[in-house]
Amino acid sequence: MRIDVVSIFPAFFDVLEVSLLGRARGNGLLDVRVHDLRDWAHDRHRTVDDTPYGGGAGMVMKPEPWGEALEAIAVDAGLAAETDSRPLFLFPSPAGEVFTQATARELAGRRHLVFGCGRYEGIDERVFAHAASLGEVRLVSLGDYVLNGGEVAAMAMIEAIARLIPGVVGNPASLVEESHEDGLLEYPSYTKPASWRGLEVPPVLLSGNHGAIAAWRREQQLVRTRDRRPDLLSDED
Ligand code: 6GU
Repeated sequence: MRIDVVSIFPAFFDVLEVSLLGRARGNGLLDVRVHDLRDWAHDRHRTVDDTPYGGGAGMVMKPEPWGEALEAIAVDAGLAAETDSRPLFLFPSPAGEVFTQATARELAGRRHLVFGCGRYEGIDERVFAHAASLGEVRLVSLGDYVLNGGEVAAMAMIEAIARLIPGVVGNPASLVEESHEDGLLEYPSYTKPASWRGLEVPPVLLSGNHGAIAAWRREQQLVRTRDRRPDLLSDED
């Protein structure tokens, strides 16, 4: 998978070099390219923002640098690929659709993602219409709270997507039994010692009865989900 990122703070993405994703990039499973939006700003101060039409607080990102950046990436990808080369443009935004595990799974099957990370009060709305002439466009939010810009959100989304690409996570079984994959929260985990500071591992886990263990874990998933995330449960649960 190819992922391009456009940001005025490309250094946010330096941590992609380490751990899991660094290894995936070394393996050739992931081709991540981070771009500085200011490379497409041509005035002496490399200006990327301006005051909002209609007034209001804060600054808005100007359309021209974004237009050039997204075109350059789309053209480069088109030249590099033989078929089906139109990218999916993802703009992290608290005004977007909520990004879920289902979103991550869907995006993990794409060939080319382009993250456009906005700052300030947002990006001039016409940039999204222009991007739609170059590929598909989606605005995506991590949840109902506000970050200072799209960079941290894009990092979270990239990690959620990349770990679902076959070969990126060493043991594929570890992807199956985790929170949200079956619509429920994960069951609690324990390791040795069986007794620690007066706290005991639930005896069923030491019983060797695999049926009883599976039933206990399922019940724990339901109890936890009911307790912490009742919004995830349907009436049958
Ligand atoms: Cl994707 N961006 C920003 N700026 N704030 C957010 C967010 C995204 N998701 C939740 N809050």
